[in-house]
Formats: sequence, C-alpha cells, structure tokens
Amino acid sequence: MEQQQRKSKRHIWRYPIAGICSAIVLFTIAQAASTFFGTASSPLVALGSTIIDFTPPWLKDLAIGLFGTNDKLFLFITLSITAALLAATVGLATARSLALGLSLVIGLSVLLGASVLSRSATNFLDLIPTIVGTILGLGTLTLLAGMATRAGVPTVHPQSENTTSRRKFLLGSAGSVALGLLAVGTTQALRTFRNTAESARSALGLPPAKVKVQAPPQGAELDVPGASRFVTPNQDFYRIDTALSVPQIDPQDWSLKIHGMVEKEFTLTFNELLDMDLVEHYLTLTCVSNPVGGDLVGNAKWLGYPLRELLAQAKPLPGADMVLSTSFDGFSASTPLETLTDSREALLAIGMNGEPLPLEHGFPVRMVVPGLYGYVSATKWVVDLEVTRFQDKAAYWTTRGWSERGPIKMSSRIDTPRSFAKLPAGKVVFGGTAWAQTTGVSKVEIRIDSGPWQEVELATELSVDTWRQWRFEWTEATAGNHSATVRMTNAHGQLQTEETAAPVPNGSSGWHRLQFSVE
Ligand SMILES: Nc1nc2c(c(=O)[nH]1)N[C@H]1C(S)=C(S)[C@@H](COP(=O)(O)O)O[C@H]1N2
Ligand SMILES: [Mo]
Repeated sequence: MEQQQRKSKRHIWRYPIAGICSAIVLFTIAQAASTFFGTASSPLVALGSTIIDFTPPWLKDLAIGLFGTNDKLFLFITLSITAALLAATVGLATARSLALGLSLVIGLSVLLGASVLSRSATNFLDLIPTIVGTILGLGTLTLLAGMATRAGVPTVHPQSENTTSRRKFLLGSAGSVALGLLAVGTTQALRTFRNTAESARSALGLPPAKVKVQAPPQGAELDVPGASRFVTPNQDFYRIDTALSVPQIDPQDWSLKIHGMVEKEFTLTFNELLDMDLVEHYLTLTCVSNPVGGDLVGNAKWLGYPLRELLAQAKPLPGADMVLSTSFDGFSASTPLETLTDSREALLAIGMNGEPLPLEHGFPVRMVVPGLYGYVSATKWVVDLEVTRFQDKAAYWTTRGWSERGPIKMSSRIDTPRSFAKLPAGKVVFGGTAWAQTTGVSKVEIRIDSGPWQEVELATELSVDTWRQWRFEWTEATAGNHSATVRMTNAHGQLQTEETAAPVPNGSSGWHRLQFSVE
C-alpha cells in the first residue's frame, strides 16, 4: 500500500495530460460534427459568444483598446488557457476517482450545451455535436486515466512494467491528439468545400444604382503621405462585431421580416431587394468604442435601398419611436424611427465600394445610417426589423450598459505625423480627418505647443455624411519636443468639446493631441 502510493505520486503527471487530451478530443470532434451537420452554432463559437455576451462593458472596452481588432484573438488565447487548466484539473480529479472526473466532464458539457441553446436560431438538434464530442471525450478520459492508474499498481517486475505502461500511456495520448488533428483537418476541408456564402458572393453581380452618386471630386483627397485615404479600402475597413465566426448566409436563403407596430407587415427576399431602385451614398461609419484619435472609423460608398422607402411601405403606426434590427447571429440595434424616416440616406445596403458586402461586413445585407454610431444602427447580416418603442424593447448593447441612443459626436484626428515621431528640422506636414455626420465640417484648427489656433486647409466636401481630410504645413519647425492639438467646428458653428469622455456609455470626446520631436 505504502509503495503503491509513492508510485501513484510519481505518475501523477499523467492525469492532467489525460484531462487535456480528452478535452482536445471533445472540442475538436464537437467542432467537426457541427461543421458536418451544418448546425446553427458550433459549441466552441457558442461558448465564446456566450462569454462575450457576459463580458462587462469596461472589459470589452479595455480589450478593444488594448488589442483593437485583435480582441477576438485575445479572447481565443485566454479561453484556450482557461480550458487547458480546467481540463488538467478534471484529469487530476480522475486520480482520486474516475467517476468524479467523468461527472465533472458531464457537468461542463451541460454548460457547453446550455451556451449552444442560448444562441439565437439554435434548437435541440444543435446539441448533437456537443453530445458526440462529450461521448468521445469521456471515452478518451476513461482510457487514458485507466492507463495512468495501471502505472501506479505495483507488480513483481516494477521496472519493465513501468516502461511499457509509460509507453502505452504516451501512445494513448498521442493517439488522442492525432484524432483531434484529424478532426480539425476534416473541419477545414468541409468548410472550404461548402463555402456557399463566399461563392455566392463572388458570383453576385451588383445591379447598377438607380441614383448614382457623383465620384469624389479631385479636391476630396489631399494626398498627404501618412494620412488615411478619403475612401477606406474594404480590406482596411475596421471591423467590430460580436460574431466569433463570420455568419455564412446564402443570399437565396436570406430574407428580411418587417413587422411590429406597422400597418402592413411583409417579408423581403434578396431577389426582390436586387430589383428595387437602389441608390449610392458615401457615408463615414464610426464605432462608439473609438477613442479620441482612434481608427475605428472608415468611409465607404454604400449601395442599397433607402430604409425610408421600405418603412413607408410598411407604414409605421403612431406611437412607434424605434426600429429594433436583429442580425442572423442575434445581435440587435435600437435605431430611432425618425432617423430612418427623415431625409437622411439611411440604407439597407448590399454593396460596399462597388463590391457586394464582404462577408465580415455583413454579406448579404446590412444597415448603415448617417450620424449614428454602428452599435445603434449598422446591423450586419440583418434579418429582422421590428417597429417598436424604446420603452418596450432594448438592444444588445443597451442591456450591457451603453446608451440606448448613440448619435455620433463630432471629432477630428491627426493622422500624420505619428505620436512620438522624430522629424527633420524645417517643414512639418500635418494631415488628418474630421467628421460631423449629418451636419458637416466647416473648420479645422491646429495648435502647435501652446501657440495660437491656426486654420488648416480643408478638402472639398463630398457630403455632410463623410469625413473631410485636412492638411497643414508648419514651415519653421524648430528643434525640440513639441505637441500638436486639433479641433473642429461643425457647419452649425459649434466647436468640438474639449471635455474628455471615455467611450462608455455614448462615445468619447476631447481634442486629439500628440507629441513629436524635431531634430
Ligand atoms: N450583426 C452585427 N452587426 C453589427 C455589430 C455586431 O456586433 N453584430 N456591431 C456594430 C458595431 S458596434 C459597429 S461599430 C459596426 C461596425 O461595422 P464594420 O465591422 O463593418 O466596420 O457594426 C455594427 N453592426
Ligand atoms: Mo461599434
């Protein structure tokens, strides 16, 4: 007995490994099964999304601030480390009793299943991948824990027995990792083979707009090296959403339901939308999480059908003051009804810069509304519009501490020089952008150190809904450390506020200021 305990201690490392190996089998098999069955939400994605949903706003903000668009990679790494630690603990529990370890796995799988069911558009059939993965995970754990335990039992020839048992255990572990790799490979192959959304997108020819927008005039682009372009190329356009895996929607399966407080409810199909009188509009989209000077803002030419016209067909009832738009993956946004019925060009968009929407920007259909932050207006993969009242319904971010309404705060930014740049003496060229969607930018001023405010050169305005580039030359740049501050004035003569505010709950404010040095 005495000897057996000592031996078990020596082999204790095998149990956490057994736990981790069975977790690898559980997750990779569940993932492969979900891809195979084409379920609405795979267990891994469901788990990640549930965690995102429960992430407090300040943490979401911190993650976006620290990792920008890599916030999902950060989540993935944190999640993997946590899962590995948890799996190792479960493995250790089997050293005490196999039944205890197996019960823990079942308990954790029930949580996983619950997170799958909590996603929108899932049903009990979506549990099959989790169940298949769990069964194989339990099998792996039983097998490997058994091998680990046998190593602890004393025999007449301890030496030889130990070597074979170790070899067996390592082979068993390697086998389960190989099974996991095979499952990952199968998942990838199935995905590539079945990517209907991507192939539908490539095959889609965008219909021409009925009302074509004028191309940006020559003067809309100031060509300052280092400053952002007037039109943001699609591949450089910032991406913010709660979707861990980009929704894959075949346009032929897409439809939009317009219902709620309306005289006439109806459903729109993609082909019907293609046949409508589409318009083009340049609009600068902005994220509420954008810090002062940040880059969660981009400008594109959108092609779509005016939401104003669509709502006119549904005829909102008196008393309605909000449209709750919901995406295929369960995100929702509350948009004031008046912003969708007044004269601004709010669109149900299918095109971005002359192409069908990229999958990650909402293919096949999204909303864009001039003057409102994305979280209350720019629903990607939109499938449902409910005309309702603010007092009756709350949107995704409203229930997580953000304001129910989110008009964009006017802002200005220095793109070049970069913060802490070291520049040669002589001439310093400053460049940047400023935006005040729906109102327009009338003036941008810059201040070097604590000098006077000086007006900068402004690019030609294309529309009040787009940003305007600006340019300024400091001709007698003196050696030493300097700071530059920028501020704008909108077309109503209002000056951008100096008062700083954090992004939560309704957008950042304050003047963008940076430091640089001249040699
Ligand atoms: N379905 C869905 N749509 C969404 C979001 C989301 O999380 N899910 N995020 C919104 C937010 S916060 C912003 S800022 C914009 C960003 O759009 P983009 O990724 O195309 O730049 O999308 C909006 N639409
Ligand atoms: Mo956003």
